[in-house]
Amino acid sequence: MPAGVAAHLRITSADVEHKFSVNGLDYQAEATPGVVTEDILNFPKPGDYDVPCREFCGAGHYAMRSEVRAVPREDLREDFRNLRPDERVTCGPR
Ligand SMILES: [Cu+2]
Repeated sequence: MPAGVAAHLRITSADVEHKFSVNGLDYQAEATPGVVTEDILNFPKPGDYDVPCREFCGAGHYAMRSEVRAVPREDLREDFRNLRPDERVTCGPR
């Protein structure tokens, strides 16, 4: 993600209710089966942001986390080129 740029999020769930949250930002969004939650989120500074689930969603809940890397906007293209092909993914249905 480019830091300091508003990102359009589309969040849903393929199974049960989850809650998308970002540590270090006061942000949470519901991830609900059959519903696409749209929102705008801005990662204000470059860094690695933990993205844990904040809704108890089942046996694997405590391992359900991801990470977002916010990079300086001017570095985004170079950073993207350095990703392995399996790291170049978009999340969720379009
Ligand atoms: Cu969970």
